[in-house]
Amino acid sequence: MDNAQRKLITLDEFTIQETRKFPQATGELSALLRDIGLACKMINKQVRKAGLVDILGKHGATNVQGEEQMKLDIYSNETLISVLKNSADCAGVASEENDNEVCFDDSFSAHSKYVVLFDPLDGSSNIDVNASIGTIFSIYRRVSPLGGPCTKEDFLQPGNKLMAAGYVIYGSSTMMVYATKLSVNGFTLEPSIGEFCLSHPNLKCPEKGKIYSINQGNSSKYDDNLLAYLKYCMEDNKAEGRPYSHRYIGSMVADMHRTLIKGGIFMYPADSSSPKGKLRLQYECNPMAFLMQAAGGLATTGTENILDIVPAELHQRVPIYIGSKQMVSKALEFVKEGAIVA
Ligand code: P6P
Repeated sequence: MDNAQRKLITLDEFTIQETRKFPQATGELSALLRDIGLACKMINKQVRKAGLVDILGKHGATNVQGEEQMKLDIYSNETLISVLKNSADCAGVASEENDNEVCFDDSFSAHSKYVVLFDPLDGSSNIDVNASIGTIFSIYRRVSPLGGPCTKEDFLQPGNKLMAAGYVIYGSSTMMVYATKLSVNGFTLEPSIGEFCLSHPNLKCPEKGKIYSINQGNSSKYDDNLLAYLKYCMEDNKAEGRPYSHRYIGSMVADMHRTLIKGGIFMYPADSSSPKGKLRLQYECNPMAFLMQAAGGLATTGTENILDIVPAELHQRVPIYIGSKQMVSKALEFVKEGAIVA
């Protein structure tokens, strides 16, 4: 069957087909993924024309992380909140850009069984240099009673309670990649019809790869165990034939997408100035860990599985080593002797 005859399967068609596998499913999760897809198509439109309209550059404020907000950060955040509020498909949201969760107060949203967390535009410091950036999202089933407003506890669940998680990468093409516990699937935006279409079914992360990804500019702050592992990556791993290659884009979605497709290891470890690392558990590490584990990879802080951490607060940071199973296991041999990872 040639491409012209090959039926494109849109995100909506795929999620509805997946829902049919579960007779008790109500289709709300599919609706939520559609809503997130809509918001990201709107963000994509602005990202694609950044530079032509006054949407590049700094917004002139900082977020709860103390990071300078870009104009596109604000647009992306407001778009996701607005679409999800209007859809009434979730009870509330928490964003990396907002100090606290936003619980929607209309009666439809109060009866929704999901909440959504997101980093609306991860890697936004790369916008002005046209590097790939992305939106990262997580979907949890509420623990608070339906009919009333969602609560902070809904947003402080461990990653192993996730219902779905994923990202949209605004790169050479725009792709949504999301995981449920069952599988990881990638959808490429077909601009002529404005739909995300299944392009990467049942994605699996290669058991090992040849790329390590870390900001080596922080090396002076790394401990000896980590430095020994980096030396292994650069020189010693002759058992694998040749030293690894180093790639680091500084945009987690871009570095993670490459790791998922090609294999490899991405690291943002703790260091002497950031004892908890830099990346946020609820907005970056948990969704990526859930997705990577569903794809057959591993994700750890160096001492525990990322998905097992019970969040203490909404914006907490954790160290992360994530990617190909064999490579993360090897890193753990250096970083924490004999660490056992599920
Ligand atoms: P650094 C972007 O700001 C981000 O949150 C991630 O997307 C990325 O992996 C990391 O920070 C880059 O941090 O300190 O290397 O610039």
